[in-house]
Amino acid sequence: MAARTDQFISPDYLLLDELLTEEQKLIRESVRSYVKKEISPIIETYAQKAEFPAHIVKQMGGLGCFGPTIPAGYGGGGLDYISYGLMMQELERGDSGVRSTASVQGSLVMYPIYEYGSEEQRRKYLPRLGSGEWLGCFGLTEPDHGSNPAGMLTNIRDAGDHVILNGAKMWISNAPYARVAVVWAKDENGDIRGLIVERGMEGFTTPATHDKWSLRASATGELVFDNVSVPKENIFPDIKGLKGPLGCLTKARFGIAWGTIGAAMDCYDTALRYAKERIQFDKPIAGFQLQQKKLAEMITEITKAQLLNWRVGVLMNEGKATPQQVSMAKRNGCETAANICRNARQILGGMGITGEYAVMRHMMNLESVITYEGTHDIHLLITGMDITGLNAFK
Ligand code: TGC
Ligand code: FAD
Repeated sequence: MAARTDQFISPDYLLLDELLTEEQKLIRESVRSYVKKEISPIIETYAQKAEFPAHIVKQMGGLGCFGPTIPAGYGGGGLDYISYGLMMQELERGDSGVRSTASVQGSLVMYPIYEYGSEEQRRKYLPRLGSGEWLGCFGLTEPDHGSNPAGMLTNIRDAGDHVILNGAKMWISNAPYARVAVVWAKDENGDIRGLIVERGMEGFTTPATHDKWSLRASATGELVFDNVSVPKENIFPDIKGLKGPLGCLTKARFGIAWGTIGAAMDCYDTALRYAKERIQFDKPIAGFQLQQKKLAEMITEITKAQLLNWRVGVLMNEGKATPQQVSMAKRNGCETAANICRNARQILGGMGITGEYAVMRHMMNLESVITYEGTHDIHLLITGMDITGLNAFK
């Protein structure tokens, strides 16, 4: 089943394009054109079949969607954070799973290798990951430790020039197709360490997760480590503790804040066009006050989120953004987008549940996005702790 021709027109109610540089607008345009040409025509079919369109990995690498803020000499794009945000917005406008692939590759695999890795690790992995020749995944969550990764059981034990890795990660995006995995595990001292595990290492398997109703075009799986021998040169030398993986999450959550608004913009645009064309009781449904309320609230919320994301992007560029500010943007993006997609689906009536429009797919995808990279509750508690100074997690 093919989606309709992509007729997307980007909403910009407050002329926020005036806040963007020419380079940022060009980057957005190149990803927008890519999504219209290569993603929109195929993604519904892949989602319906619950298949990962693996060929898009090299396409996105060629376009510079992986690690855009990492220096060009290390396989990244050397771009600023607003350019990165705009790229994620456009990718998720196509599908959250497509943006997920890029988030994981850039922020959760390339970023830790660049930030915490040795020069040898950087040189070996980053160019191949940046180009999309290799796909990576990020293993933090475990069956019994999701919101509380500090309790992880996956562990490494010293064995001379290598370590022995045991344990299991679950809900891992890209896992079934990944060539490399950035894995977080505890050493003998209980310190969380990061290491690069390669497909083919004996005892390492990546069983796929099936029957998802959400992110169906993204491949999800487990990482299982059964006495895997990993050379010590694959351990990140410069980071210990939970701040290692959480630092990566801050980068990815920033991209999600922008990405979710891409999905919201797509649903708003679709609902607006549909409401102007759909005639009931002899007039377009857009002429009824109840539908205008939905559409007016959608564009208001999109505009507020665009402003929030842009401001956090400026702070990221200036090196001043706090993880807590990023949490606010991630949480707001997810909630805004989920509400907008749900209302857009209602505006489309029965047509809203079909694959002829992207709306239901976006709506279902957002149920994962609101949960991963820190659930909605967790981000609220992060803000709560930031403003009160009191920890309500424990
Ligand atoms: P806590 O004691 O608060 O912090 C431990 C250390 O980490 C530092 N830190 C951060 N650093 C950078 N960025 C952040 N966002 C940070 N948050 C905390 C903190 O300063 C401290 O440093 P230090 O030097 O004192 O050691 O840790 P806690 O155990 O109390 O946990 C806090 C909590 C609950 C907020 C944290 O565990 C959390 O965020 N939980 C949510 C788990 C989560 O987000 N998992 C995501 C898994 S990956 C994923 O979902 C990928 S989906 C990808 C896709 O498909 O797009
Ligand atoms: P739990 O932590 O068990 O939470 C269950 C409920 O309890 C939630 O509503 C939560 O908000 C609530 N809760 C938990 N603690 C508290 C508290 N202190 N106070 C109040 N409420 C609380 N992980 C990776 O490592 N890598 C990946 O690539 C990855 N990709 C994913 C892809 C998909 C499609 C999905 C669905 C998940 C992915 N995840 C990944 C895992 C994701 O990060 C976790 O699902 C998420 O962190 C929540 O963990 P959990 O599912 O174990 O829920």
